Amino acid sequence: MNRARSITLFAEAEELFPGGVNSPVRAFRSVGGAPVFFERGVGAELEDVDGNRYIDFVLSWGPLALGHAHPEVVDAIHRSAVRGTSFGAPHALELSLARLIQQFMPSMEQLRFVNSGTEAVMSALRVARAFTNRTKILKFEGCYHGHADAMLVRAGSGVATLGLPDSPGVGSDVAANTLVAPFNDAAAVARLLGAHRHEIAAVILEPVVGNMGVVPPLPGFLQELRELTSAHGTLLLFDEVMTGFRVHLGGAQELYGVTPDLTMLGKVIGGGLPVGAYGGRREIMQLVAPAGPVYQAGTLAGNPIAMAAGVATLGVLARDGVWAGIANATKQWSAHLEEGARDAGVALQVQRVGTMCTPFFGDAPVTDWPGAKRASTSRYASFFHEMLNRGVYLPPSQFEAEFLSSAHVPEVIERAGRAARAAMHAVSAVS
Ligand code: KE4
Repeated sequence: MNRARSITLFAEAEELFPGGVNSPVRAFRSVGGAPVFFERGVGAELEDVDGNRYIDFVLSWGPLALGHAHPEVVDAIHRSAVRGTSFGAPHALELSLARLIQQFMPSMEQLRFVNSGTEAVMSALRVARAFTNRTKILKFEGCYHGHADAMLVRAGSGVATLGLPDSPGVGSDVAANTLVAPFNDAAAVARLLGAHRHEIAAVILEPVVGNMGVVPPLPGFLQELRELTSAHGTLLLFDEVMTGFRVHLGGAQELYGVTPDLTMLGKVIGGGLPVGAYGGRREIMQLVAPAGPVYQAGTLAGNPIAMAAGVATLGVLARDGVWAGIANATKQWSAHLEEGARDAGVALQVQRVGTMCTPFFGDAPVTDWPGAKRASTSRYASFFHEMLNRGVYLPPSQFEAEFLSSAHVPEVIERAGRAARAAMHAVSAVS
């Protein structure tokens, strides 16, 4: 494929932006090569600036559950935009989107809209600390919760221990208040809660991890976290920015029947526009200004155009059979990946929950970050480029999730499946 214009634009972008991008994963650093500049998307397909077309399994990292430029979403955005872009005042569409969210996640008794998943997480953590009057937070290795300082902390030496800064600029004081446990290890959580009794405000996790690649909770893990946190007066925070409306219309909390104290959302609820949300038990959310003393604010929070896109997206997604159709397409796609790998003699673990999945190039199921790291990133990179050159756009990292949409109809899946079969044979030559 000729991608000369993308290459030219990227060279210019590297002058303007750090790494040439406005978000690191877009830079193709873990798969190599120059990122592709897209200029339009329709349904399941993207077109790049050189006129090449691709079937899209990134979907803007999850938000586009209805595919690109869904007519009802575009129309809702247009109808809102011609009436003004922002008022900095309450708008009825905020209530419409909130009610739709509560229909699927009733645990969000009260909620607050913000502009990103990161903002949702940092705000929820602040409320959790205020509600419990505690300062420590416990997170899990391999889970990503946006770039708030307290979340950029990695496991220290050993496994369940005080965190270490995972980025320059994150102070050791901040890291010292973030504990890190292995995912799927409830015993480690019990040890940390016991060792830091009355100090831990919240346990936060991706209830199905997407940011290692897709890693589901082991049976009983979420239930154990629920019991442990309740017993210790610690809040349970589900970061459903990615899993919300993706692993189930009601998120992981509905799929696994575990109710968190606070939930964070993003991605799908904005339909491709910048929307995040946090919410949960009313008594906790009543602490948020101006109802209570915990300050949090935002110029464009609840932006009417973004609300309109979210309302249109969830409205279509909630129609009979739409979400189930995407989940079935994800199952078919996963089967193509597995069959292609088997035919080519390539060790592959496809891990799938609802409408998201990850092909791990390895021979054992992945249940935690050390397991994810054992996957072959060189084989993944080879597969990525073989697929890119066959017109299929996958996440440019082994440690990300693939997403499908209502536009990934059987013909699209068949076409992508044929590309996967051919690509797997090329990968089999890579060690
Ligand atoms: P944003 O601030 O990017 O809207 O959301 C942060 C966030 C929070 N929680 C979870 C579970 C998330 O997956 C994310 C963001 N996900 C990444 C993809 N792994 C967004 C892509 C990017 O960073 O460019």
